[in-house]
Amino acid sequence: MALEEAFEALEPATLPSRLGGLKVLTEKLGEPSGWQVREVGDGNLNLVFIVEGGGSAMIVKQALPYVRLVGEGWPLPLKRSFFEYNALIRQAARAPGSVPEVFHFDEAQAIIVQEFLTPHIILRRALIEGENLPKIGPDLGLFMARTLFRGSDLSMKAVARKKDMALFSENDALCDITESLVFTDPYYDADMNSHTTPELDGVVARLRADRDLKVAAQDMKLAFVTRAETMLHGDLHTGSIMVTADETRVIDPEFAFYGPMAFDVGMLLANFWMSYFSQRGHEQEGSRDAMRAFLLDTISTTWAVFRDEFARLWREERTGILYQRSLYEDQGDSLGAEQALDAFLHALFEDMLGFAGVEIHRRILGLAHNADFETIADRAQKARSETAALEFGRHIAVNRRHISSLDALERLAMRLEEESAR
Ligand code: SR1
Ligand code: MG
Repeated sequence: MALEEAFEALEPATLPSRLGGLKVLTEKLGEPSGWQVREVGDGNLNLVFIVEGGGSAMIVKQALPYVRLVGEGWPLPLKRSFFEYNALIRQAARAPGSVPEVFHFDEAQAIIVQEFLTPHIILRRALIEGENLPKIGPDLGLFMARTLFRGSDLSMKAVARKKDMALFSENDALCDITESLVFTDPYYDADMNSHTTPELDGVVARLRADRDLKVAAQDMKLAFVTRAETMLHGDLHTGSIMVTADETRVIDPEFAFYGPMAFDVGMLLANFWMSYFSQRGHEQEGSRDAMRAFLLDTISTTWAVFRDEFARLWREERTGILYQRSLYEDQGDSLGAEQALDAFLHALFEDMLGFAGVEIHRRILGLAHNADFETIADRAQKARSETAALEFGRHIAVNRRHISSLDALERLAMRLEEESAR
């Protein structure tokens, strides 16, 4: 029987009777008759319930057999919940403390019962509100280095990794979403696209006629589709991260699959850059100069921490079949291993820029926009901020092979952002 046949969507009223027999819940939340249940999902795909009881709370997340953002006309396999569960337990092992704890998984009902993170809020919301969160750069740099390195052939045993890659290869429906929505649809007049119109019509027409840009986007799509380097989070934007001033947790890895390392890094930095370009539209209560400086600093810190931790793991945990120690350190050639590391990180940096550029474009031109821009009330400012981000995205995607550091990009971002104020 297909998962979908046995499936029944939870409702606040039915959740206590349906899950009340689970010891893992009643031990924490007490008798189901005393539970309070709220549906709080605001993402594009799933139901999310907060279940409170006995002075405690848990999250019950349930996949729906369709895309919530669009409706039942766009079916989506429930099995994504299986991939999310499997990704969460791998990320917990590879980067301890970085993801919510999982208490229970029900594959047939596509339910994951997990830790209720409180008083955490979604990072995207915190950035829109102008919160300065100095830990996010270091925490997310570490998270990416550890999960991406430890899920790859640099670290894992080859057989285990191949089996794991086969397991996640079935997450094809979620990959298909990314393949279309991120890499293709923004660059033509696809049905579900939208953009701020008529203000952006000119720049959109220019981007869609830009051969170099379309080649760059397809180069990145080729990498996404063919380069199964590591288990990715697969959707690492600021809506997939929960924060307090002291803690950062990464949630929602339902798009997990084996793909190119730089995809997660590029998607995350793109979302920081979009936050940067959107700040001008959120200045009702005063200048966001400090927030802009914080975001640029967060981008360079995230990359620097990622690079340094990746380098540490390369030196200390390179136990896989790639760049084996037998070729380098065991022959007294540590410098050779460093040379290989430099080349590896250089290529990863270029790919990161390519993925970041297309992620910026798809959030402004495609189906799934982000609140950073969408909540800007002044429409003219919104269009100017989006235009600046689009130009920046085009530059980093097309010229990625000629950009050697984030410093040069800071100057470009600042200039484009300042122009968006007029
Ligand atoms: C139809 S799903 C749209 C987007 O939401 C998810 O969070 C992913 O980013 C996806 O591309
Ligand atoms: Mg999500």
